[in-house]
Amino acid sequence: MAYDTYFLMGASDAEDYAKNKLDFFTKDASLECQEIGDGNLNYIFRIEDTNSGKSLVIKQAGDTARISDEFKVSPDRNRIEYEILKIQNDLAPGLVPEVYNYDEVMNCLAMEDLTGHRIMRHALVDHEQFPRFADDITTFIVNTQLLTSDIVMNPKDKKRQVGNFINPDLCEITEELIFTEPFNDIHQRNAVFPPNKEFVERELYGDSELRRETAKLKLAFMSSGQSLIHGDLHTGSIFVKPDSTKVIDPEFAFYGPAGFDLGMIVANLIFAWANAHAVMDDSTARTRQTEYLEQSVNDILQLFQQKWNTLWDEKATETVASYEGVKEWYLEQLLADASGVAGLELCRRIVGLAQVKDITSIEEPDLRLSAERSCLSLAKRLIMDRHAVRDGRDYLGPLHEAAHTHALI
Ligand code: SR1
Ligand code: MG
Repeated sequence: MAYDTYFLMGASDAEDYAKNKLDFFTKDASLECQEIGDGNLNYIFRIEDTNSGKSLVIKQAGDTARISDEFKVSPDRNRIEYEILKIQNDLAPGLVPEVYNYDEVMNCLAMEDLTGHRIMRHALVDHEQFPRFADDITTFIVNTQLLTSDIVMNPKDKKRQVGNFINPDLCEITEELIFTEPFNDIHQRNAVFPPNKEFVERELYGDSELRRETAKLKLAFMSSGQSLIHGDLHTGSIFVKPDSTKVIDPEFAFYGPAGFDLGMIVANLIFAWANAHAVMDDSTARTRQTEYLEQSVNDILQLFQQKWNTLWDEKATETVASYEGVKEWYLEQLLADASGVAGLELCRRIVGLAQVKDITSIEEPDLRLSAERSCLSLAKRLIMDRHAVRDGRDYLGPLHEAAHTHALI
């Protein structure tokens, strides 16, 4: 096979591709290939030489999303992912997989195999803990966000990068699934847990003040190119093991609001917290897990601000960045955006099409209802009161109140 015309590969094609198109395995390699993807969009192949143990991963983009043919998505996202991973590896060394090759015909990239790591969402649903996660993820977010912004970059270079990373199809998915549909079900594809239908209709679709604030957040997302953000930084986009964190799947990356990634990751830790409260019977283990997650939220907010302030002081080149009060103003806006995005992510993963195992795996219907309503009530506060949200306590205080109200704790 020449691989000079695009087609969607199966496992045997990917194995053949790795052997004949990539300069990675030796000629006498004995390859085995498995399709291991469980995401919503792409096909992931792990290929191992059983003689040497050497392995790599091939990620191929189709022209529709795996989760549904309704989403037509340009395979150019594969190029974006390849280029972004190289940039992120420069800005946050060791915190993303190494990339080996990009093929613009087959729309696939070859990269480091992260065997030994687990997808963080799966590990959190199994109630594992990752003590260095807060430190690693804040280094990743602060570096990739601030070092790609107008605060640090040459303005002409930055504008060229904005052009290079225009990502219309993937942004459209985010605009629809995160910012729009959870608050009106306009495409009739929300997947509301039936016992929660009336609550969602009243509290989300029926709340005009909430909808107005989500509109402001959506219009800011569509027009504010502050930083080269990851764009989909949930716990399914992160591989972890106790001594390593690797951020993957940056195909939603584009120049967008600087608080986006921070808000998304915090929301996903809150799903893990709700899961632990709903399903862990042993109270000692439950307390250990929920305290770990609360500590992580606190640490992320605190470390983020500490590292962000330090990096701004060290690296800012923009003249107006040194004016009195500018740094503080920029950070306040960013934290407000992060809170808004956390609220939106909490809503869309419960109400919308793309849900999360942390919630859907709660088998007892009353507990799932409590978990969902706790997250949705918190979400509304994070959106409505976002300009007052600064640190972990501003997330966790309302979380505890919502969880009490809905009998989760
Ligand atoms: C159609 S894609 C649905 C979701 O999966 C991705 O991981 C993103 O989170 C997207 O919103
Ligand atoms: Mg993904």
